[in-house]
Amino acid sequence: MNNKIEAVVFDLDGVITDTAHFHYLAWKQLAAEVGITIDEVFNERLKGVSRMDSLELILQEGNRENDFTLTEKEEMAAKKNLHYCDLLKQLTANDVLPGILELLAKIKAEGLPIGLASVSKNAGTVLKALELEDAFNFIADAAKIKRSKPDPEIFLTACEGLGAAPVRAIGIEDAAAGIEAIKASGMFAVGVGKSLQGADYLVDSTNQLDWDKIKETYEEWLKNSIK
Ligand code: B16
Ligand code: MG
Repeated sequence: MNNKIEAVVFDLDGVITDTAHFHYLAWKQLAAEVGITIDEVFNERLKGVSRMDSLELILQEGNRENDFTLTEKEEMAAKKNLHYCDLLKQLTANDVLPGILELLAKIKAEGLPIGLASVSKNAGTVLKALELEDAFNFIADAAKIKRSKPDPEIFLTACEGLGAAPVRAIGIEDAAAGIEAIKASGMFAVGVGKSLQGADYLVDSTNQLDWDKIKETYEEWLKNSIK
């Protein structure tokens, strides 16, 4: 069995760029409108979680999960999204997180296909603002995904789209739900951030994503996984 990597799949929010802060600001305002206070610690739980699931978590936090109809909840989610899209107008190519362009270039130079597994329905807008629309060989369509992270569906879809076996693919994530999704898909998980239990390789920030080290750790992991 060779050690060939067949694909690398990136999360978007929190890995390619820091839109997590914009999501936080938009949710914080929406939550305040219904009398719920959220802070940055709580916001960690929203990372990688879909729009409607995020709203449910916020309502639960304020013990208001039974206070709204589905239509009202959809209106609240739409309102948050309008605010988020407004904040996204500030995003430019300078907002790609440190080390990401270099990492993408190294992977591309080795001829490896690169995928995107973001559950954000705004992923296209974000990539356009970052001028990264052509950086990915396959972008999993969040609108077609039935189950949000931590379900592996979006990572499995990305692997399939790139023609890669999950065990031959590396996923990069900043959220606990995302790491869980990568592991459930059978891929090698690279975590960016703190307290990402279950990551096979963990760094504090994107500028520490060293491609040679990732490959080395992946090869060790593969040897142990196929023992
Ligand atoms: P939207 P990722 C996720 O993106 C975000 O981390 C999460 O906070 C957000 O709620 C979700 O996208 C849905 O985003 O409201 O834009 O559809 O981390 O999977 O790239
Ligand atoms: Mg993320």
